[in-house]
Amino acid sequence: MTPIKSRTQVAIIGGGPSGLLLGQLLQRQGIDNVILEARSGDYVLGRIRAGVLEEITVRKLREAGCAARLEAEGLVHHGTGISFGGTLHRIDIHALTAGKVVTVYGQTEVTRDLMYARAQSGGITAYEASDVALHDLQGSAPRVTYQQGGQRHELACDFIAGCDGYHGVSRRSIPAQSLRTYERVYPFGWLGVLADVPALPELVYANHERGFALCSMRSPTRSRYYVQCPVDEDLSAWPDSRFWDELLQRVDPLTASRIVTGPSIEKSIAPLRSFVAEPLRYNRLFLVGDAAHIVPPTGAKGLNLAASDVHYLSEALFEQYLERSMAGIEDYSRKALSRIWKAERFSWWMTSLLHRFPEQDSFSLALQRAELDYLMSSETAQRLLAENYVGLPV
Ligand code: RFL
Ligand code: PHB
Repeated sequence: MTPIKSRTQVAIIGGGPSGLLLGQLLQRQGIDNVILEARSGDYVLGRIRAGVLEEITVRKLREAGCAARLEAEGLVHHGTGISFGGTLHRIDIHALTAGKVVTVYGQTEVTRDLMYARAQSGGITAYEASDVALHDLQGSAPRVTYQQGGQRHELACDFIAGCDGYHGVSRRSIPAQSLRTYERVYPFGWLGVLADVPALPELVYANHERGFALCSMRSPTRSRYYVQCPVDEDLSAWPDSRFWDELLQRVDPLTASRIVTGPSIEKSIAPLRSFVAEPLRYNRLFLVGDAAHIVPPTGAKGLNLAASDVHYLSEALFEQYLERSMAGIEDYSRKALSRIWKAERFSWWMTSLLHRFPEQDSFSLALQRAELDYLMSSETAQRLLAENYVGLPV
């Protein structure tokens, strides 16, 4: 079958938040792009993931023309709770960072707003694109082939943005000898529940002898809760009643008294992993977001790092197309990796501080306890947490 041939400036693999945000930013500068997404739009919107946005992420969504609903409905948070030893402690993020905040607004809603903006601007997204393959990556004229609706397609382009997540094809298309990877897999996962019950006023991260727990939200009436669980846990072993029992045991009494329980509308288990592939550029192919790096969710950094990668890459592509300079493209990987590694460090540290590890002996437990005590007794220590939590400068 002869393929349908077309051409674009930037082929974007993956229509998650990084692909959609990059597509919108390019679109607004008149840079032609096509997004190829393996799944359907509904499937992408069905994935319940991140909830906490840094200011840089909000800024990029504004620049993409997608922040109206976020600005109206997003919950601006000035602080976050840390629960341990039966007590709820508060970190005043706003005061400790000279006025910075985080915004609680679900990844599902970010994705919905980006999809809507793309449809309005006439940008092309090919959903349910299968057998996506990258070709001629060594030369100056890369191509992407794929199947859609029983038809073969071939897309010629100047650049390819690999925004296709950890399991995507982009990173795997780079020869192994040209990529260095770093990985840590944690010996537990997070069991998450979404429920239409009133939310707490702020997030609460809990360290308890039964394991970590997190109280989060999507809106004042929709809550998101997590408990640490074995990574191979069977979801069917967790009816709602067991989940709520476990959560209530892991938080301090004040937080427990504020939690309203109810039927779950979604329940899933996520493994925890730290991962970085470098460099983020292979000739005309760039890795962006989860395709290049994974953080454990404890620091709320995954989606925000995807947005900062998109920031660096979109600026580099603007320089290339609008000023005919390759300087930004040459520097993309270095700039993005410098911020990525700091977020990897913070996410690893938050994970180590708040979880119970199977191999933890009495000495490391005592050190963890001392670190929590130190955090709550030292403004300097709290400032370090707050500065990283709101997001380091880009
Ligand atoms: P995504 O979202 O994985 O999107 C990649 C897209 O590529 C498609 N795809 C392909 N398309 C074409 N061809 C192929 N061969 C393809 N292979 C895959 C996929 O279908 C998909 O649509 O990556 P992206 O865009 O880089 O976005 C990254 C974020 O999704 C991720 O980092 C965050 O969700 C991580 N995360 C959090 N991040 C935060 O910043 N704050 C948080 O509070 C937060 N909480 C979380 C999280 C992730 C979690 N899970 C489930 C891993 C909480 C959880 C529980
Ligand atoms: C969430 O609301 O899903 C969430 C919030 C904070 C995190 C991770 C996940 O650190």
